[in-house]
Amino acid sequence: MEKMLLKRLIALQVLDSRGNPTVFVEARAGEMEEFCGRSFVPSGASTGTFEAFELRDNDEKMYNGKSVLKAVENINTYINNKLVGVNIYEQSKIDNMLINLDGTPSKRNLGANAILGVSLAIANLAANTLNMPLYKYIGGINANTLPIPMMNILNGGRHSNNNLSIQEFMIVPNVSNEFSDNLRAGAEIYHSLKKVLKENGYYVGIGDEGGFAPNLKDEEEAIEAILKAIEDAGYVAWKEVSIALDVAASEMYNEAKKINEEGKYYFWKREALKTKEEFLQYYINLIKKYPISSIEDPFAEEDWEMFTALTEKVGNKVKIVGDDLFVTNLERLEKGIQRKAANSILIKPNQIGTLTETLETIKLAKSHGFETIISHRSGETEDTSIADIAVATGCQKIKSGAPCRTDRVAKYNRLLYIEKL
Ligand code: 2PG
Ligand code: MG
Repeated sequence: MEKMLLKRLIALQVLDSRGNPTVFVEARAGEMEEFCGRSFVPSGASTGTFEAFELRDNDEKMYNGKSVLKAVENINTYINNKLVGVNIYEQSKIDNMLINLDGTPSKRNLGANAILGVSLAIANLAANTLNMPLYKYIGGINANTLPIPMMNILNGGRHSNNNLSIQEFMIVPNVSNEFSDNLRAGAEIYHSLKKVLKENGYYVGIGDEGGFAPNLKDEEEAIEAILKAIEDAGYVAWKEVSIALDVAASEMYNEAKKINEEGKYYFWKREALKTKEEFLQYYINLIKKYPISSIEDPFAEEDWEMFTALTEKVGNKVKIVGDDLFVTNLERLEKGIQRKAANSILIKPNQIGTLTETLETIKLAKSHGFETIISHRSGETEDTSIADIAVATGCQKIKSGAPCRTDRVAKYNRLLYIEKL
């Protein structure tokens, strides 16, 4: 492949789906800058402590402290000056340069939001110059397996202001090998859930990821409502559709600390406290009772022992997914593999900060038989690169919220397009 040199990086502050500032990058190449590649960086509400550093200005007078003008400036000046002239097809070399330019393990100097924006804009640019979809550029000609959608149709935790402390109640439609069939089932169940909730007199406003956010009696009622929705939509639970939870239990652990109950887990929105052992038993009971195929972050990000205990007990039939636990970080994943702390990993490029590191983590996970799930953030944009990365690497699943709101649906729509290519 002939070299193609980077001509310019242009960064702007734009808004994400929650109305908070985020980074947009355009990378340009070609004699007349006729080629470009773009990237928008997402942002989480319930972030793991060990995630790469998201640089915000912390100026309370602007966007409640959330502006990202320093990150944007870093791209437009320092990073641009260092990177102009690099061969855009050398992604791993470029990502290494970015890591070295920053010089800190958590990308604290330049900001992981600045670095990821550049990394993915250049990957998109490279694909565009070759007239190739991103998934093929990254994954080659064998990249053609589409992921199963995991759709967060009922929101709780930090993503809504209802009374559910578990963050995400997802459906996993696996009705056929076609992505479009699974998406259709998911969308039908979503609409069916709206009816079920309405019929029961519940509010059907939505949370950050497009799922409904009613005030229910407890988390089990949420699962029951979803099961009813699956049935009403004409699908068979377990056989065709299972349920996945993202507990985001670090939040519960921190809430327990706040009421001086360190080491326990607190369903803070309905004031129910559990010890570690009780929480473990709670999961075992849920799994016995309901068609649950996976549980993400069932314990806090440093509670390795409990992750291992749950994986040992139920890992043969249920996926135990590490999100805050692994933060897409190779070293934390290595630790998890050694400790048998999970059997599945959530992959979020902005948790680690470059495309190359994201791909390395996926590779390690796969080589140890871990399931890989690519994921959006609660603060999203129109960027669809994660859909392409899922296909490029053969991630088994994609988590992109409910089939509602453009920021969520854009990734699913991109997969429909890839399916037809
Ligand atoms: C998660 C994500 C996405 P956030 O916990 O998995 O659903 O949420 O982006 O707020 O971390
Ligand atoms: Mg999570």
